[in-house]
Amino acid sequence: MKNHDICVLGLGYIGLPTCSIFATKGKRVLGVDVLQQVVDTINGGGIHIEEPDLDILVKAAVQSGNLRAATKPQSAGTFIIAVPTPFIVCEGKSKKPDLSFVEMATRSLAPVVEAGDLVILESTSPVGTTERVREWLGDEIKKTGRDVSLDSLFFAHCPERILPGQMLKELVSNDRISGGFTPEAACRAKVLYQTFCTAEIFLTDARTAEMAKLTENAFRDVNIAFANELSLICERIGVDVWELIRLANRHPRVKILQPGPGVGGHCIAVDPWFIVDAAPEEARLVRTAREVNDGKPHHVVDQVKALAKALGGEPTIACFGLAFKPDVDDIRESPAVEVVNALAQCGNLKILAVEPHVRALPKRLHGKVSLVSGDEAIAAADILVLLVDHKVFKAIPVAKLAGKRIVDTRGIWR
Ligand code: SAJ
Repeated sequence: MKNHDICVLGLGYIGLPTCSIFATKGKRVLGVDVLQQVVDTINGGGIHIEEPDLDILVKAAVQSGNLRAATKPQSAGTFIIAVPTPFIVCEGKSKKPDLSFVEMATRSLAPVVEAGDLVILESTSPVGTTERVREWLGDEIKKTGRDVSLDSLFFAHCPERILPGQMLKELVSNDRISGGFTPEAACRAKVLYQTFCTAEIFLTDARTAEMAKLTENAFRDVNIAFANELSLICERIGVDVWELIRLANRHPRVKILQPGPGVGGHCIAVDPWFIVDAAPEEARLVRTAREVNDGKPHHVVDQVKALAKALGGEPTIACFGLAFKPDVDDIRESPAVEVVNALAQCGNLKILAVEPHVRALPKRLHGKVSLVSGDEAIAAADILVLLVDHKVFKAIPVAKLAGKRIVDTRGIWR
């Protein structure tokens, strides 16, 4: 008998909740990460990422004896690959998917994989990656000289759909897609996820599953881009975009999203590029949406600079929010940080930042920006820039902001 039922490669935002939930449902799980520090933290029952209640889940999983972490994979009936798939910016600014982590994780399975095992790719990936996983593994098995036929292994792509901030709830309750390299592989993956997923799991082929995940995030990106473009149009023609969207959304078939300072996070701003890379001539709308959303932080910076110039002197600017979205402490790939950083580069502006969800500023802002409380910021600043619609900022009475110049990218202080 194998030591583990499941071996999860990559203990990040997806891998860690996934292996912990399997472990609390009685599966014997080995979590694998290349970072020794991450492995030690998890084996000690701790966590290295922020997500509500994840600490409780991981602790319970480790204490039950069902979850253990290591730096190398070991034999298991199922292997789940949940490593990052970022993009690389190439010459001419085109963006190409970086599959090196997926390839490395896949190849690391060659010494331990056995006939009958199931290999699941969970990482968001360009179409065709599951087939490449199969080829990489076949190639590596050959190098080890082991007698494991590729045809005796099962391959599937089962993308995650969980929303940061609500991951544990959505892990259980979101419908999923199981895309198999063969129909049998899709079925086996479905049965596995039914261990904890109480929603429907739909079967398809691996390529459709890969494209479905990219499509979901591109759909959201395009819709946010529409809202962001509307905000630019409305600014030009003197219409209140928030009021406009509120009214237009009273139409039974209209549901416009909200504009903001840009799109952050590790998924929506990345995945659409995989579609553009695969079909550059056809994916015109998808590319334009990315460009509109990526252009939004620069527009906000220009708005603030114009206001500062009109005020004259060396105005103090307070930026409210650094996180990539409301009520989370995740500041990676955050358009708010991009705006604050660009303003700090100007030299003639004093920049304050208010972010109640973090204890320290990100490194790139050290020495250029002061982290202060909301009250201090309001007292000291000439210009207030609202970048994230955290609940605490929504609760500030607008009367308290009287006399201040305001750039409100989220429309909460109107
Ligand atoms: N945003 C707006 N306006 C809106 C909605 C969002 O500007 O009306 C911005 C947010 O402020 C943020 C960015 O978009 O900067 C993304 O936030 P989000 O909450 O829309 O999504 P993520 O990145 O946290 O998670 C997404 C989700 N995908 C979809 O909703 C289609 C999640 O379900 C995926 O699992 C996740 O990507 C992922 O891992 O791919």
